[in-house]
Amino acid sequence: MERPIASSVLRKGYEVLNDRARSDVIVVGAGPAGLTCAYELARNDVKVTVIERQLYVGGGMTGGGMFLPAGVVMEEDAELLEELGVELEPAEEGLLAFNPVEAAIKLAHAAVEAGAVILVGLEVEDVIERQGRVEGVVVNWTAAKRAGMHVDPLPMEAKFTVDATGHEASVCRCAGVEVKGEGPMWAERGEELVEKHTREVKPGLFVAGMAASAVRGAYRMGPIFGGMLRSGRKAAREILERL
Ligand code: 48H
Repeated sequence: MERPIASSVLRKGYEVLNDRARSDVIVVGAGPAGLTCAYELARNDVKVTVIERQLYVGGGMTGGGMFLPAGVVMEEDAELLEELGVELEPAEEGLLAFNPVEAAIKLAHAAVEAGAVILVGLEVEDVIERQGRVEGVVVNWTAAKRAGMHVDPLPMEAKFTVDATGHEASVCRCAGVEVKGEGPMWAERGEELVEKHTREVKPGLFVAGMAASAVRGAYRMGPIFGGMLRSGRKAAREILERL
C-alpha cells in the first residue's frame, strides 16, 4: 500500500498546487481578517487561495487574550459569528465573549465550505509586480526558510492580493508600502480605525485587519475581534466591485 499512498498524495498535492498557480484573489494570512475576507469572496464564486505560514489557522485569535480561552466582540459586531454558529456569551458593557478556537475553526470551515483553498506551511516572501501593479506573491516552504536553506521560491499569480498578515504587514513591506507600525492601545478608536484603514494600498494590493492598522500607525485594541471581521469583509466587498 505504500506506493499508492505516496502516489495519491503526490498526485493530489500537485493537482491542488498547480491549480492555485493562478487565483482571482490571494489572501495572505489565515487570521480572523484573512479568513473573513476569504469567506466573503468564496461565497461570491471568487477563486480564492489563502496562504498561511503556520500549520494552523486562526492567527492571533486562536490564543485569545494572553492564552486565556476567550475573546470578545461588541454586540453590534456579532452578526458573522452568530451566522456561523459560534457560541456567544454576554460579558461586560455590551461585549460578548466567545471561545477563540471555536471561532477560528468555524471561520476557516465557512471559508473552505464556500470554496476557498487554504494552504498552510507556505510563507510569502515577495510579491510579483508588473509596472507598479501587484499581480500575486512569491512563496516558499516555511520549513525551508526557518532552516535557513537557500531554495528558490515559486510565484503564484492573482488579480488581487490581500495582506492580512497581522501586526507584521509583511506583504506590504515586500511591496515597498510604508508601514508605520502600530500605535499604543486605545480599543474603541483602534476598532473603528482598522476598518477605515482597510483599502488598496498599491494597485492590486489590499490590506486588511491588524496589517491595515500597522500600515497607518493606528491604535491597537487587544483581544477584541469585531474590527478584524469588519475589515476582512470590507476588503472582500471592495475587491468584488473590481473583479
Ligand atoms: C504567510 C503569514 C505571513 C507570510 C504572517 O495576526 P493575525 O491574527 O491577523 P488579523 O489581522 O487577522 O487579526 C489580528 C488579531 O489576531 C490581533 O492580533 C489583534 C486583534 N491584536 C490586537 C492587539 O492589540 O495586539 O493573523 C495573521 C496571519 C498569521 O496566522 C501569520 O502566521 C500569517 O498571517 N502570516 N502567512 N506568509 N509572510 N506573515
